[in-house]
Amino acid sequence: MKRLLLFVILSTTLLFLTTCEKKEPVSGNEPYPESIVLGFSQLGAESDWRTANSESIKTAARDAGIQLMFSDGQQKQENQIKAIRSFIANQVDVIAFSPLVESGWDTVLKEAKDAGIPVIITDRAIKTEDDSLYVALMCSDFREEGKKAGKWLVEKLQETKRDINVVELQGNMGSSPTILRKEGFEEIIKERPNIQIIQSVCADFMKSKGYEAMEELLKLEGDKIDVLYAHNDDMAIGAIKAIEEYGLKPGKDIIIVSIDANRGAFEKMIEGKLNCTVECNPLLGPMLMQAVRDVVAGIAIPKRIIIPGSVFPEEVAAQELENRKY
Ligand code: GYE
Repeated sequence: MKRLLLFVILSTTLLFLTTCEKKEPVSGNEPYPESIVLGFSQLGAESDWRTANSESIKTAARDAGIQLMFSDGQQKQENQIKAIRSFIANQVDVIAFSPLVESGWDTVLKEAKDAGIPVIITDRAIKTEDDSLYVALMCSDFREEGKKAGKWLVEKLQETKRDINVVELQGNMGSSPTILRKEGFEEIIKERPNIQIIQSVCADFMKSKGYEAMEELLKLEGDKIDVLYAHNDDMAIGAIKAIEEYGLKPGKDIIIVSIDANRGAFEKMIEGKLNCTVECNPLLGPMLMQAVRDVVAGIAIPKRIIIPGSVFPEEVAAQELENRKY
């Protein structure tokens, strides 16, 4: 009995100590910050993925009691740079941003570094010679996503010996998902010389532009098109409309594979109009808030946090729909 009592006292004390540990002041004498201020520069609102991503960040900040300064860059890098500069002027605790394109961030990130404000990059990667300009990068492996789309296609067409013409709808030029989803896909299909990309155009990850681009591609290539590879679901959904208006059956006359795995894509798969979607999770809010808290508390976080994702072919769409969270 005595032993049991001792055990209970010891484990309760231990639990108390470990719980307290997290709340301890950063260096031992400064108070733990009352409320952390996070400046977040979103790149825009081009897709359902983006909407889900922004919502996730806003909700997670609220839940974590983090004060969020949220700025929408409206698809312009200069707006994002301005937003980051205003976060620096406001002396926020942490800056996070989702970069529209890969290049051109060094100057403003140096300004943040000089001001002593840590920067976390989310969603997309940047190109820089100086990795010390940010504390962490959290995003999916876009090359892997492109490879998964390619692998699914190659498998689907395993028995097909005739020439297969693919059209590709790319995201916005110069962004890391666009570059890597293209490279990853090409890496896989080059193993099959009868599968060729005959046209590749940018449609900025947008439904409306996916529709317009596909309309043009159908005018140019018409019935020659066997496959559409879209860098996101929104562009695929826009293209589906154009294909139907042209008088072909999306998902049957033209095989369609895209990326994101949002609800809209699942609905199209259930209707038999889209064949496969590769998952890219936009719900980064909770992970970002945890990273923000750790960084402020001086806890080291991994430099590269990879968001995992699955592949959903049309066969599983109906059973998976209810599990989709975006
Ligand atoms: O796939 C697309 C969005 O950066 C991963 O951007 C993101 C991409 C996503 O607009 O839908």
